[in-house]
Order: sequence, then C-alpha cells, then structure tokens
Amino acid sequence: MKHVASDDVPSRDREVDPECRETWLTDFFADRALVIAANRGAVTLQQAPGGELLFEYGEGGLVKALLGLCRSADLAWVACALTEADAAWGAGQVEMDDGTSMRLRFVVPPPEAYDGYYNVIANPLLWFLQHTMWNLPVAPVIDRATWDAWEEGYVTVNRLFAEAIAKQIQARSRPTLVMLQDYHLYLTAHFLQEQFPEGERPTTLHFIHIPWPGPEYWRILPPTMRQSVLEGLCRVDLLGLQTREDSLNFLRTCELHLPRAQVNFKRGRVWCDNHATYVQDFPISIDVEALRALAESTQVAEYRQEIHEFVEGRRLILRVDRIEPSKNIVRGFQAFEEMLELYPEHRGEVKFLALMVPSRLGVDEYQDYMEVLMAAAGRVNARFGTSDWEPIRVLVGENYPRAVAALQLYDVLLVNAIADGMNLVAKEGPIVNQRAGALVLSERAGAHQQLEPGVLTISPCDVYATAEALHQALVMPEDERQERAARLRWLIQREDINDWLYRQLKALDALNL
Ligand code: GDG
Repeated sequence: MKHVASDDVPSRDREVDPECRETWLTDFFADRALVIAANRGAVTLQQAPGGELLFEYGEGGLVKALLGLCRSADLAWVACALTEADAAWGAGQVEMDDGTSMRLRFVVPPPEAYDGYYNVIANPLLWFLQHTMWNLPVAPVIDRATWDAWEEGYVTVNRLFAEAIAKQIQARSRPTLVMLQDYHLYLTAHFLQEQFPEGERPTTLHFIHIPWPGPEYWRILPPTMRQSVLEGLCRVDLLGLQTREDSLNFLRTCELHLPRAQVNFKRGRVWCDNHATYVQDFPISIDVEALRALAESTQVAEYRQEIHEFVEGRRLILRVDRIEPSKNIVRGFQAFEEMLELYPEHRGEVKFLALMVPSRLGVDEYQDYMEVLMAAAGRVNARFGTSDWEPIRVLVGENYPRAVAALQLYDVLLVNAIADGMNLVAKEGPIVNQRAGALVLSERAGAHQQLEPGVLTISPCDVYATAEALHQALVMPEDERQERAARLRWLIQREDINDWLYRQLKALDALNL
C-alpha cells in the first residue's frame, strides 16, 4: 500500500519523477549487464540444522535500492563470504521477494587474508584516516604486521574481488557496468582492468560512502599504500563521493600525491596513465516511503509504547549510532553533563536515550570504545542521577524498529560525529519524528551540507557549544521548532535513495561511459 502523508512531496518539489526514473533505467540497462561489488553481500546464507539453506536479505535503504535494480538490469552481486554457507555456495542465482532474481557470487579469502584486509587495513587504518581520527603521537603504528596485512590481506582480497568480477563478466559476454562500493575495494578497479585488453574493459563506477580528507592527512599512509590507493581509484571511470568537499579533497590529493596525473578541477577529472576518472558528489539519502511505512507498523507502535513509558512525560534527547568512535558518543555524554551543570533547570526534566548498535567487534579500538562510552554515561548518572531520575540510558543491541520508534519521539536528536560521510540517522529522524524535534548536527557530517538551514550546527569537539545547542534546542519556541522541522522534512524528502542511484547512472550516461 502506498503511504500517503500530509506532507508527501508534491511532484513539482521532487527532484526526479519516479516513473520517468524507472523507464530511464530500463532503457539504460537494455544493452548492458550490471555487477555490484561490495564487502558485504546483499544476501547472506545460513545452513539450517536440517541442511536446508536459509537466505537472509540485507536490511537498509542502500541494499534495497541496489537490489531494486534487478527490475531493470541483469544483476550479479559479488561479496566476501561471511558464513560457511556463503563459502560453500560459490556462485548461483537467487530469487527475490518481488519475483526478480540476481546472481550471487562470493569471494572466499583465506581467514588470515580476510582478517588483515578487514580488521587491520580497512578498519581501522583507512577508516580512522578518512575520519581524521588518528591520535598521531601514538597511532597508527605501521609495523611489519600491518605491512603483512596490507600485502597478504588488502591487496590479496582486492585481487580476488577483481578475479571474481572478471569471471562474472566473462560469463555474461556482454558490456558490463561494474559498481564498486566503498573503502574496502580501492584497488579492485586496477586489478580488474588488468584482466581485459584495452577496448574491452568494463565501465566502472566506484562510490565511497565515507569522507575523503585533504591531501595533508593522506601523508599518514606510507607512500606505497597511498600510491596504490590513488592509482586504483584512478582506474575507475566515475568516482562518486558524498559531498563537494570530499570530491575537491580527492582531486587535491591526486594533485599532490600523484604527480604524473593531470587534475582538472573545473571538470572534476583526473587524467592518469592515459585514462580519465571523473569525480562527482552524489549525496546519499534514505528510502523515505519505506521508512514511513515501517514507522506506521504495529511492530514499531509496540516499541513506541515502551519508549513512552521510559520517557515518563519528560523531554527526550536521543542519539542512534553504531558503537563507533567517529560518531563521537563520549563527547555527546560530556555535552549533556555540561548542559546539566550550566542549566540546572533541566535536571530531572530531560532523559538522554542512546541506542547503540554493536559494530566491528574484531577491532581492538572498537572494543575499547564501548568501555569508554559506558564509563562516560555512568559518570553522568552517578553525578546527577536521583532515585527517580536516570539521566542517561544506554541500550546496546541491533533493533532497527526500536530505533525508528525512538526517532518518532525525540525532542532533540543529537548527531555530533567527528566526521561522517553522510549520516542517515540525521535524515531519518526528521522524516518520522512526531514532536517537531530539533536536530543538533555536526558540521562535519556530510548531511550538514544539505540540512544546514534547519539544524542547530555544532563543531564536534566543542563540548561547550554542544551543551549550549542542546539547551537551545530544549527551550526553542514551538513555532520555531515547527518551522525548522518542516524545512528539514522538505529538504530530505525531495530526493531519496533511488534518486541517488539514478543520478550516478545519469552522470555515466552524460559522459558516454
Ligand atoms: C556509513 C557512513 C553514510 C540504527 N539502528 C539500527 C540500524 N540503524 C540504521 C540507522 C541508519 C543506519 O543504520 C546507519 O547509517 P549511518 O549513515 O548513520 O552510519 P554508518 O553505519 O556509519 O554508515 C555514513 C552511510 O554509510 C551511507 O552511505 O551515511 O556516513 O559512515 O539508517 O537508522 N540498523 C540496523 N539495526 C539497528 O539497530 N540494522
């Protein structure tokens, strides 16, 4: 059933008409196949005790939008095997709920190679670097083990991806578009192009979901690694980043660290080794319609009731994140503490709910962070809590419907990331929130570039300013809250996740790629 909300976007305010988009996609894929490659599969397999294979479809707007391409394209998805059943599967056809199907092919690296690729190089080395989080006097320490993880892990797994994609392309024997996702696969395009003679190379579109910092920061990476990353990405035909700042930073990084490349800032193009890479920003968004439908489900209604009971008629400050140092969770608690100190009138009147999703538990930095953030919350509760008021409640676990219910009920949503490619919570909150809640948003989240007119902007390390912003959000007059909330809804719902995908393909088409 199509959801109809009072503020559904009138077609004149939508950036792209959904029907035109669907027709265009069918034409675009009429004469080419599509391979999507990402670290994670859109489908993961499990073997039931009786031997039966169970298919678990990935959640979230991104997977759904990419899988939606099955309607228009002959799609194959290449990913790392995460379960034994994935590894045993190899490659085969998978049926979707809507009657479409796709081919699923797994790369099966040796466990040590996967560990080096994922737990040492991608997370934390590249992730921390791109979120400007290394505390340089002490980290990173790039020792022999890191180099082994690079050579035998990251390089090896990227090569395996390239081989699997090439196999898939050869099986189809027709022009193919390859869409690569994220920082796990920086070298894949390079190895992939090596497998084909000139003139028969597949078109590649690589989207990077995380920030791209300026060239100075890339100096942290040893030249060999830095060079390989840039050379890999300069084999891509169209490189997509979240924001204009990220795109400019990429061009500047090539200019400084890849001297043989010619960088054209005006055209957003890098020429290197007789190949052009076009660089553009495509800010990602959410599946607005699906999110609204979920928000109206009975499952979410039950959690809404639970959260109502937790709030007990007080005001609610909310945050929803993976347990992830870049989300700046500890400074969020410190800011709340500072606000309670500066504005005692909020004591006993406001609750802070932190919904935390466990993440990357194989990486030491993440395990340590969990302990640090629990201690920070405990400190605030010990200092200000009373017998009938617990200032901060931290709930750890994976529960998306509960997160959506909480997003409906916040008075203030805090997103204070140190750096964030986009931050989808900042786009989901205003769409489902029922209380004209305010959004306190870090200027270093990609979402800030689009949402600035409706948010209270903070600088993520400035705990004092964050405390002031939380206070301001709580005391904001009702008409201003309503106006800002309406502005945010309008900004977000104009362009959804399908438009994000469509814009990338339109850009390829405009470049005749
Ligand atoms: C990376 C980039 C970029 C919340 N609770 C649960 C759950 N969620 C949902 C959120 C949101 C998503 O997970 C998290 O997305 P974010 O964008 O906030 O953050 P990252 O995970 O770091 O995503 C980021 C994004 O990629 C897309 O390009 O925006 O900058 O870092 O939708 O509501 N999901 C599940 N269980 C939960 O309990 N499955």
